Amino acid sequence: MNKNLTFTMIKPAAVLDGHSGAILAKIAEGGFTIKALRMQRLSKEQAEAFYIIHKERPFYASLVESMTSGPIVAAILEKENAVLAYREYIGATNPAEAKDGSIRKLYGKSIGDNAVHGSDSDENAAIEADFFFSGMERF
Ligand code: FUP
Repeated sequence: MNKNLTFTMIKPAAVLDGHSGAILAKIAEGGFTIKALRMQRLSKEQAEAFYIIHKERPFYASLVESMTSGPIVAAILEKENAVLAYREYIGATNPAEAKDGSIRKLYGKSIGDNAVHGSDSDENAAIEADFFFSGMERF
């Protein structure tokens, strides 16, 4: 995977609150190009697999529960230094600490329902993009 790609998901609470369109617009406004896009509901097994790195953390069960509570919107994004640029753009994990104007500040409700996921490294961006999208679904 190219170092200029990252992976994002709009989380169920934000989708159910009707923020998907505004968040996709904000992503485009930030100069990120959408290379793949899909709305789907994650199964418990898929959510557990996606967040397997957090398996031993106390919030794992509630994270899986909130990630399966409704549909998500998954996307691959492209920009120079996409991983770092996107993490900067979405703001801190806890929306209360996220900077003004960031996606998590605007649309996040809590640390668990923080509106969007963003990959934390090029390696994980590639793993996460492959988890969701086949070659035929990427443009
Ligand atoms: P981030 O990389 O900013 O998404 O944050 P982490 O990888 O640390 O956390 C992954 C997800 O776990 C967060 F999006 C929300 C959830 N989480 C909690 O629910 N409680 C916590 O204390 C920390 C993270």
